[in-house]
Amino acid sequence: MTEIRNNWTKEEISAIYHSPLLDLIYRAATVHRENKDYAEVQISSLLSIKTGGCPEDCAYCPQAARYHTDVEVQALMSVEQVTDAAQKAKAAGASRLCMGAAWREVRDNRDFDRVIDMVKAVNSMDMEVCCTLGMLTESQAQRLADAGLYAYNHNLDTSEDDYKRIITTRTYDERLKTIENVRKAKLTVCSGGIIGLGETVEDRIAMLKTLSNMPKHPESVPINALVPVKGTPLADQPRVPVWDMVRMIATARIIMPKTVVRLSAGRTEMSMTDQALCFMAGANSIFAGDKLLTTPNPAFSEDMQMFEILGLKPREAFKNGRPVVTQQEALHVE
Ligand code: SAM
Ligand code: DTB
Ligand code: SF4
Repeated sequence: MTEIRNNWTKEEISAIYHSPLLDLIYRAATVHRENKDYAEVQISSLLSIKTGGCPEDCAYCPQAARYHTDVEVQALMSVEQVTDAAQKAKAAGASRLCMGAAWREVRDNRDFDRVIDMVKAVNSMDMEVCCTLGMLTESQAQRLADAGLYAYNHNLDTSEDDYKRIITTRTYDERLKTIENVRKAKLTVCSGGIIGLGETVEDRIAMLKTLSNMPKHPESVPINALVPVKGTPLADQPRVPVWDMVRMIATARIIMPKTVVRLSAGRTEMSMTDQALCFMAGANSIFAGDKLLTTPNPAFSEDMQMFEILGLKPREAFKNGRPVVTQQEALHVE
C-alpha cells in the first residue's frame, strides 16, 4: 500500500509536476488503482443558497458586490427550496449536495439557524451534505457537525505568496484557521484551488505543498479551472491548457493518494477526451448539474453519457460512514 506522507518538499512536488506527461499520468493512475476503485466517481451537486452581494474582493468571483457582473443578488433560500433541489439532484444520481453562500463569514444569527435546518433536512434524505459559507469559528463548525454536516469546503485558491494579488480582504492565515476549526469539529475537509488566475507554476506547487503538509490531508481536493466572468478583474485571463489541469490532478493524486480529487469548475470548456485524461490522472469526483454556483456546467444527461462511454460509475453516499447527529441538535428538528 502507498505510504501517506505529510512532509512532501517543494522540490519533490515540483519534480513530480514536471515529469514527462505520460510518465506522470501513468504513475498517478497506478497510485489511483492501488488506493481506490478507479471506476468509481463521486458526484456532488452544487446549490447556491445565498447568491451575490459578497463584501470580499476575490478577483475571480462573480458574486463579489464590488464588481459589476450579471449575477443577481438573491437572499437566503428557504429550507423547502433546498430540499426540492436536493431531491432533484439525488434523483439524477448525486450522492452529495454542496450548499454555497456568498458570505465572508458565518454569523450567529437566524440565517445560520436556517442553514442548520437545511443541513438536517438534506442529511435526513440520505445525501451527504457539504457547505461552503466562508470563515467559521470552532463553535460554528461544531454546530454544523452536530446537525449532520459531512464536509466543509474552504479553498486555498493559490499559494500563500500569491494570495494578496487575488484577495485583499482576508489573509491566508485566516483561511488556514477556518480549516483548523473544521478539523477540530471532526468534519471532513474539502480544500483546493483554482488554476488560471495568472499564478506561476511555483505558486501551484506551493499550494499543493500546503495541502499535502497538513497534519491530515483534506478528504477532498477540488481543482478548479478559472471560469472567467465578465465584470471581474480576471475576466480576460487566457484559458488554462488542459495539460495544466492534468498535471495538477496527477500531482495531487500522487502526493495525497487517499484523497478524493475533484475535477471541478471549467468542464464546459473541456471535451470528453480532455476529461477522460483527468480521470486517468486520478480525478475521482465531479460537480454535476447544469449550474455550478452561478456559471454553467455540463448537463447531468451529458455526464451520464460520458460515464457510460468511459465505464465510470457514480459512488454511493456514505460509503465511509455517516456523521453522528447529536442528541442536542436532533431535538431541534422541526
Ligand atoms: N464565500 C465562500 C468562500 O469564498 O469560501 C464560499 C463560496 S465561494 C464561491 C467557493 C469557491 O468557489 C471559492 O473559494 C473559489 O475557489 C471558487 N470559485 C469562485 N469563483 C470561481 C470562478 N470564477 N472560477 C473558478 N472557481 C471559482
Ligand atoms: C469548488 O472548489 N468549486 C465550486 C465549489 N468548490 C463551491 C465552486 C465553483 C464556482 C465557479 C463559479 C460560479 O459558478 O460562480
Ligand atoms: Fe465572496 Fe466567496 Fe466569492 Fe470571495 S469567493 S467574493 S468570499 S462568495
